[in-house]
Amino acid sequence: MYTLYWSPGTASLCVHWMLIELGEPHELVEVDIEAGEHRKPEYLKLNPSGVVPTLMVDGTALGEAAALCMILAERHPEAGFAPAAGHAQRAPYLSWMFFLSNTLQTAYHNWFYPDQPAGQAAVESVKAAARRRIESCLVRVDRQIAASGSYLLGDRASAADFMTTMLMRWSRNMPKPSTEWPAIAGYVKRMKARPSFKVLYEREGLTEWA
Ligand SMILES: N[C@@H](CCC(=O)N[C@@H](CS)C(=O)NCC(=O)O)C(=O)O
Repeated sequence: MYTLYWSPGTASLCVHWMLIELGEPHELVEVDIEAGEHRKPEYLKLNPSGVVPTLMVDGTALGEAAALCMILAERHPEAGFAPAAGHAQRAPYLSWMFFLSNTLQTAYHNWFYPDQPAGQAAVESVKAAARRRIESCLVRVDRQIAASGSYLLGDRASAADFMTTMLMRWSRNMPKPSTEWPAIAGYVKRMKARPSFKVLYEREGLTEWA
């Protein structure tokens, strides 16, 4: 039994989605970010960064969305969501997971929390830089999907696709949303057609980008 600390539409979404896909029993604990629950001492004990998601795995509280997707994929290999060590797709898989987490997700963090790097006075320049970074990442994602087929790494969905789709969703209200790139638009349509996506949306109470 997993326990996921989550908040609608945030970085917990890809982990929640994978739990649904895997059909693994899990309990959901909603963290109200608006109310500052993620900064309370009891939550900081689980996630010292004070962010969602946190996933309890065999009694250990673990953070970092990309790592959690990879952990779930490896704990349930029967689903085929992680290329095994030695497989030709293993190295690209690892590289893309780090790119998504380190580069694209970090740029989004600056877009959504622009006061965090350097205070209120720098908000506009932080947002402009974040937008440039996000759009250059989207160009790379679009090229990769156009070259690789149905999914990020070829013809088979992997943990990277749940993470990628979540990150594509986050641009929906930006000046240039990810779906303006043609290969991404088709990809997102395919990912959203998965029955688990509907379940995820119902559970998280999401309507935008359905
Ligand atoms: N690197 C972390 C980042 C998680 C993150 O930034 N979560 C956001 C929601 S999308 C959050 O909890 N933000 C609250 C805050 O920064 O105050 C991860 O991937 O888990």
